[in-house]
Amino acid sequence: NYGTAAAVEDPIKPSVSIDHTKLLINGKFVDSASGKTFPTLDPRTGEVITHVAEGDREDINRAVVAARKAFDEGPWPKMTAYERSLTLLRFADLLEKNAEKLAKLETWDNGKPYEQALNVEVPMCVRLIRYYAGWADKIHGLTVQADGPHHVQTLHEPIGVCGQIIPWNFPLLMFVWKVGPALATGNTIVLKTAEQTPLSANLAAKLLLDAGLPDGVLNVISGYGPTAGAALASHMDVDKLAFTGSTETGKIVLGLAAQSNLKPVTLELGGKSPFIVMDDADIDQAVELAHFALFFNQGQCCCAGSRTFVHEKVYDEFVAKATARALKRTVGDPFKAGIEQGPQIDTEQFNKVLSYIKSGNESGATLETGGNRIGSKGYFVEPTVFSNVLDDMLIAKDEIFGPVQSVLKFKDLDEVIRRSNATHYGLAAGVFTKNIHTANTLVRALRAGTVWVNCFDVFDAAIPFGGYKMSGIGREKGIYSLYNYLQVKAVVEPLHNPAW
Ligand code: TXE
Repeated sequence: NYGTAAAVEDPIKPSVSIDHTKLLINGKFVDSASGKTFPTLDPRTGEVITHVAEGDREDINRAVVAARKAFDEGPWPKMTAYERSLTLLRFADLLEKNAEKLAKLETWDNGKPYEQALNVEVPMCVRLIRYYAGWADKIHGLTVQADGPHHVQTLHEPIGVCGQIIPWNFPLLMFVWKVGPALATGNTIVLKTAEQTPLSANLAAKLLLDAGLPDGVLNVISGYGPTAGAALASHMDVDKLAFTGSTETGKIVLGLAAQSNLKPVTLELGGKSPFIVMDDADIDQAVELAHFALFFNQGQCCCAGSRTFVHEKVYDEFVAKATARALKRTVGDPFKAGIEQGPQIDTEQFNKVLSYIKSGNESGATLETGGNRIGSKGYFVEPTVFSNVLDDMLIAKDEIFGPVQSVLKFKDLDEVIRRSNATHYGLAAGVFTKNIHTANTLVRALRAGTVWVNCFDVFDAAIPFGGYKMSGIGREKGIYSLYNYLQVKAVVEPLHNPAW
């Protein structure tokens, strides 16, 4: 079972050079002020890939000074929107040209299947940057009909220096989701990468410089959350903060923003998304998509369909087929062709996943398959399926962020709506049915930022993404993301002024 797990004992060495391990400040890759570095690890083995500069408060300060100067003095916010658009288009071309290199760094640092990084994620990054390049010269305000003899208009201006903090599950994709809309709208940026995965964003940042981005417009700091991340969130000269990560840390950065300069904050946080299978659904298709919804990216997706609700009439059939599918999942060295699942990101996440599996066993859920570590090196976990999961079990309430599917049983539509919504999260939901009435009822009743009907994880640069409730504040991607990075200025002038 579990494909080619033995391969992880002898990991494939990727043929890629690591050229950028320092902090990007004001257009140059530099050492941290303290001179400190930290290791980034290969999740296949737990061994060191390389050491990167460890940014801290002083480096954040230096980066904010550079970003402020680039914002106040230009040329970036002042150049024509068309020129900004062209810079982003050149960046997209360079991402495409360097796709293999980027994907190799991504797989090495993160552990995700190379085929996924190369064929899905890098192309999504390219598409997203081209999408925002298209917006750059289409941002404009309104002419407002006010009472009285005034000519009134709104100007949509860049918000200023943007702080951005990203996680490790989609390092490159999160980098472009953040910088794309911020750059298209003429802002400057200080971005902190996740400590687990600094490598691909550093290369992408270099490609942005090569595309002609002026010095200081994008500054990239590798470092830890409570030091570099907190310094960014609490900085008095950062005008806006965008964060993706855990709900717990989201609360911390929101607090830091409030206690410092009240910078507006957008948050993309965790989830416990329902995946609802009605009794009229195509079961084979639903099994496959429920599997994908949960296990994709080693289960490390904020929108993972991690509560699989199945109608009682088809429950047993579904569980049997979902178990068979999990057993077929190929786990192993993510650089190998045909591998669907690599290792979890690090010891902390690996232990977290195993402890939830233990909790599932102890709370009386039925372990259908999996439940163990694979091999003796790295952070591989067996694809795991629990049936007979009840709402009050921890595995049905908490974000596990690993390859653990929890299958719950329901009787009718009202019940599944109530139970699906009985969570503090509200990121996404999946609905499986052939009945258009049932689909539309669920679409309107579910309190989630995305509802996928008879599909899951359909991502597109134009589709907004974000959470209800404690899954976040604001939306990324699409037109909605632009408004996170714009200030609105109302301009009022008398229509007739005798003094003129
Ligand atoms: O997240 P953190 P962690 C969830 C998932 C996972 C759990 C913990 O459930 O198991 O979070 O993962 C930075 N001030 N998600 O610990 O801490 C940190 O350096 C400022 C869901 O990795 O939220 C990193 O850059 N910044 C999620 C980023 O926050 C701080 C993706 C995310 O790390 C900070 C990842 C602080 N005090 C995990 N502390 C999603 N929504 O996709 C940490 N950071």
